[in-house]
Amino acid sequence: MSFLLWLASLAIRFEDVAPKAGLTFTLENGATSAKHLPETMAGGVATFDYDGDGRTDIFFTNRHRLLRNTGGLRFEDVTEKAGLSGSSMAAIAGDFDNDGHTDLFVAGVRHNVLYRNRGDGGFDDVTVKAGIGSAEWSVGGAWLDFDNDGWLDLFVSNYVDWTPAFDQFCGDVGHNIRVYCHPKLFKGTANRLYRNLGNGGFEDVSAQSGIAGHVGKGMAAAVADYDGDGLADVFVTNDKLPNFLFHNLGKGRFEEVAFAAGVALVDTGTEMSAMGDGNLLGPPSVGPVRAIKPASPCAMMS
Ligand SMILES: [Ca+2]
Ligand SMILES: [Ca+2]
Ligand SMILES: [Ca+2]
Ligand SMILES: [Ca+2]
Repeated sequence: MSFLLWLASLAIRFEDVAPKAGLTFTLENGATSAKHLPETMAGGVATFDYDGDGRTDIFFTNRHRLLRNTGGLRFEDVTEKAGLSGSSMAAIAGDFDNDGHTDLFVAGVRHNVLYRNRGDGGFDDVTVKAGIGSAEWSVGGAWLDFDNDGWLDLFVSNYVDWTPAFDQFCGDVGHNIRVYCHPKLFKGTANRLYRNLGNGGFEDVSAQSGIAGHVGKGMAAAVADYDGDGLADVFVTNDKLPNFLFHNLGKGRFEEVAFAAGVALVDTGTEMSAMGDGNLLGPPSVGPVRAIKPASPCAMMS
């Protein structure tokens, strides 16, 4: 065997087993001739073990689908049985009530939902009780314990101020060729931070924490203690605006330091359409963030 053939034999190869495994989900963006901005936004996915059987299950946003891993590379659709019918753009899994069952937050257009995992295969919509309902357009977020009290808090990244009433024609009027409007035509929105009260409820601490003082066009959020001070920090990718790095100062306060940390813009000094996951490269506890690796434009934080 030649050296090159031997080298090729060592290559990792992948086989698409999705159809065989029952993973037949297709994302529908609901495109219309009206070119509504949300049609440009695809959905995310979350993988977690919702039923605690040791096998990772898959939750798709868009038109919700929960696919239970039955083992042997097979999945079954248990969406309706689990009480998760609905639609959204991003999903974030985390055990917010510390009962050992992973819960699910989904973000969408003026409709965020918190599903509590009952532990019997089903979920309850506890959005109202939790106090995290929103009329904003949320496209991502993250669970984090920013105050180190042992309860997961919720960071939600919001995109732009859009309503169905927005009907500006963008494109070539003369030829009646309509395209989706650029995000610059829409006002940005501030992100939200909800503190977990430990009793099923959350307190909106966006204003007092300093998070609400920064208006962007948020997409994904990533959490890491980038300066190793024991306090979780939050990086938010913005669409065609400088990114945010919220440094956790302790005592419930954050300071936005993206420019000082060198992660607000790319090396050429321009903002980017940072639409995907913001992955903090390198060990998060050894120094400032050095680089941000944007994922695919269609990926939402999960
Ligand atoms: Ca499972
Ligand atoms: Ca739980
Ligand atoms: Ca907490
Ligand atoms: Ca920190």
